[in-house]
Amino acid sequence: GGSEAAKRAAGERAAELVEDGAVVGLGTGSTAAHAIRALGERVGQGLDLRGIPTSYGSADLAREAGIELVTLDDALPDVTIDGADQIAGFDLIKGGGAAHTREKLVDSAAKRFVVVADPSKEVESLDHPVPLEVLPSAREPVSRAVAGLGGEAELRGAERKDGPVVTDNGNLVLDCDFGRIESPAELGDELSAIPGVLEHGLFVGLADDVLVGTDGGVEERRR
Ligand code: DER
Repeated sequence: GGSEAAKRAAGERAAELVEDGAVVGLGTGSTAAHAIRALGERVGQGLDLRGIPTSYGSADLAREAGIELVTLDDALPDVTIDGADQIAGFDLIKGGGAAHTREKLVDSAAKRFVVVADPSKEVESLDHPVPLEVLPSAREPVSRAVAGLGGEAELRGAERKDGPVVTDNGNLVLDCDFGRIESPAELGDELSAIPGVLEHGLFVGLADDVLVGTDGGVEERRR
């Protein structure tokens, strides 16, 4: 979804914000990919940079772009650049790429979390299904707990594999539809408390900057 030109504009603008010598969290998805490629260009021009990937996908893309990779054991990110599936103010729903567990780890560890998106992601209030990464043995109990919270859990099927999506961490993903989410913080706390849930895709109050690409340029919102 969303226009590639807008995603590219946002991603490339985010890459410009990165200072020499920085450790950068590398998000997952097609918008963050534009930032990774742009950072690779800057590395080619002499930028000193180390990247912390959030998935196999972002790690492979960063290696192709010539970015040196490190882990959270080596350093905390000065800045992290990541996409989102839906944005309301500075609250996000993420997890479209089934990478939200490691994304939240890296995004929340960073001094500055920059979200990059196209305009189709912005809404007044969050109503996108919330992805949960769950232990495989927990899918039924978690689905029941989600129903108890008024949501409807659906096991995420894979596109090019029989059966369900399996995450980089070896777990399953439940996409949970709660309709319009009145209090993202409250729902997030309730989801975190369900046994077997590794991480949910509500990123509440974590984003510091939101860069939205438009055909005419990039809108920047800073918290
Ligand atoms: O998985 C994620 O949270 C990603 O950031 C993703 O959902 C956004 O993907 P996109 O930039 O390809 O729309």
